[in-house]
Amino acid sequence: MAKSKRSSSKAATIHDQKLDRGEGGELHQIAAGNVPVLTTAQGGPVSDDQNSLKIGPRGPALLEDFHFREKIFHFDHERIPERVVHARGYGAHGFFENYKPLAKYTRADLFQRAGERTPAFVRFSTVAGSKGSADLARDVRGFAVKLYTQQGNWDIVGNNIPVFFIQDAIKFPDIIHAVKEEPDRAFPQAQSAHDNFWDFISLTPESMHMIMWVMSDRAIPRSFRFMEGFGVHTFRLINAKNESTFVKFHWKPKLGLQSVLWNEAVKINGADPDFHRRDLWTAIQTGNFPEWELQFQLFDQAFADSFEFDVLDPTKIIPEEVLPPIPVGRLVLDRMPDNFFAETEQVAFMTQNVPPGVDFSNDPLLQGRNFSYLDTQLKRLGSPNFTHIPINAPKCPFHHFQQDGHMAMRNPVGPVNYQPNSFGEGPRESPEAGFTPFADLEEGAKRRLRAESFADHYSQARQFFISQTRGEQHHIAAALTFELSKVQTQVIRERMVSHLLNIDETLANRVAAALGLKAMPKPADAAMPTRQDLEESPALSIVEKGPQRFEGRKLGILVTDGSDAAIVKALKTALKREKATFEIIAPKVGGAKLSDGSWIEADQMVDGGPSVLYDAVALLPAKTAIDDLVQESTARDFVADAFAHCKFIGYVEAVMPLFEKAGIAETLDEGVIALKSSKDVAGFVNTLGKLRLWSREPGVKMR
Ligand code: HDE
Repeated sequence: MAKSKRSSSKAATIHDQKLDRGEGGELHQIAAGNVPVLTTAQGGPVSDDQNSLKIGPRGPALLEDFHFREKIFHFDHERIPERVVHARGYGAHGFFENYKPLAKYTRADLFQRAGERTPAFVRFSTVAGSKGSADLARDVRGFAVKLYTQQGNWDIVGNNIPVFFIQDAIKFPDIIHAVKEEPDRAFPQAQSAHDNFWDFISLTPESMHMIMWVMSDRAIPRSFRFMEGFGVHTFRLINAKNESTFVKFHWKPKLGLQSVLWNEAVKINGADPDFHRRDLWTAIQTGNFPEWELQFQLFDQAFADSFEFDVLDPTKIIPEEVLPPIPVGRLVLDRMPDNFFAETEQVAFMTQNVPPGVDFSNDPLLQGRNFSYLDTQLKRLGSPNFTHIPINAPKCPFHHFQQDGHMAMRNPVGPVNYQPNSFGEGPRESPEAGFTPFADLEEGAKRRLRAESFADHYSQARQFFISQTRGEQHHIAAALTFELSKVQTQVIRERMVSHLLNIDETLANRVAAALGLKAMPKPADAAMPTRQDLEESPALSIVEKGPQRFEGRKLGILVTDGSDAAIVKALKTALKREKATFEIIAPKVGGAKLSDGSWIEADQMVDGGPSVLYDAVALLPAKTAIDDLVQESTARDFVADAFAHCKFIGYVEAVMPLFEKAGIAETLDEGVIALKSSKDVAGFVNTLGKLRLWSREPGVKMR
């Protein structure tokens, strides 16, 4: 497997610009080694970048050292405030390609022509942790898409979960304060497993549907590439006749959905806290461009009126079986940013960025968001000119009279900076081309009120739970138990169980028993009784929707000196055919000498490449090497974890002592597949498409 090598050629870019523009003149000579001379930010050539200016060799340092002063000054100001939520994120460039004209529904330009491509930038994120937190936190993932359309930027600032914790934006600071670290002690970091979060949740019944999602495996995705995205709110599409169609946005990953187990997530966070970043980086750098299909759930007012829940309530979904989403285009990510800070850190998403032809609904969460995102950009980027930063600038022509301010980079020319003006200068508004809000009739008393149609907090939570496979239901129960076990206030645990009783009695019983509650609480008071008639929605299960192929996944191949070269070769060929990847793990990172005398380079040594980093493993040690491996606790963990995490394991006979030492020799099942010769490889790789052997799970008792 090719490691992505560091490119050294880019290092000199900033200095090159100076020379390329020819502004350096004679003084900016070429330094030794034929590289440009280092300069200050003012362009002054630097003679010594290793030592500050001092009197004598041992100091004191001199204030007049302007190079030192500038260098440290700039360093001291390198950070901008991290996002108050979604601080940890990773982005990539790509494009959206429209399938066919959608003029019937929307006049948005990007949907008018088949095959038209619109440049895109996407940033994935976690919500609760700070910028340096680990990727596999149990959390919602942000899925924010910026489309640089010909009618300005359109930001679909969504999540990988189609509902939210709260129904009204005024509660956002509360839920976020509650989930983040507790203010006196500043921990726990990037975790919802603490008193404040569960206290707030247990006092907020509207969160129950979302809680089912965040306690499910959706909150620990295997990769950004294997998750769905949702616009969450109901939006409107507006056509040229000013007719409105309601819409919900869905992004469906081409490679199918996949998550990891909680026990795996915890270990991945230790082994590779950048697991999701590295995954996206590697996929794009190796040309395996991730892809999602944009799908619309489209409906009219009559559907909205007849649907059993309020389509403005962001704690509700419209099940896909009730209203099948329609494919409209595809999103491909094919280029990593050149600079993380300039692009991923400075990108500013705003829900209020919509092109003509897309409009908002009255969802109170969306309305609040439309207010919030502009504020946050000013705070983070420090100037109203944040749209001058290339990642935020529109890629279509734009003309306005806004001027000046901090760091203004695009300054108007000419004498006229207002309109109307007598000189025929500058842009003017256009009722035809411009954004016109849908002329909906609104009336009502001015009040602080929650709509009664938002009052059912449990029915869809139940529907989500019953739509999961048995294994997935176990994971939800285990996650709730784990989280509540970290809550120190007994009454909060009990209050949560009282809500679970309104969702599913067996779930409540299971969690209560696992927590060791002495008595079962009464069900929580519910504004509306839980509906028992909502049918299962198989689309809500990750396992039901499994891709049945190994494409885009990674096999860990454990080799030692003397491993069977033919099997290694056959694995490489079969994986390539599946469009899957692999890493070689060996006792030494230098690699190993295979049975035919050839040398294979390793990507990881056993200590650095635990099996949690792979979707499946092949264990190919030679007989002569097995005694040493058996002595290695990390080798034993490699095998035991792969088995416990229900992964498929290919093995050669020599590995049996390691199975014994790892405690699994007695329980080998059909997911542990003998590779007697290279002929067995095709069948093994074929089986990998099932991704996990879930039937093993009850026996493993990882939960
Ligand atoms: Fe956000 N959210 N949010 N949010 N949100 C931010 O904007 C906010 C909500 C989402 O990769 C902030 O630029 C309010 C729902 C994503 O840069 C801030 C409310 C959904 C991202 C903000 C919500 C989201 C943000 C912080 C309740 C899913 C990361 C930094 C009314 C549909 C975007 C920033 C990126 C970021 C406010 C609720 C998604 C503070 C007030 C619901 C993916 O403006």
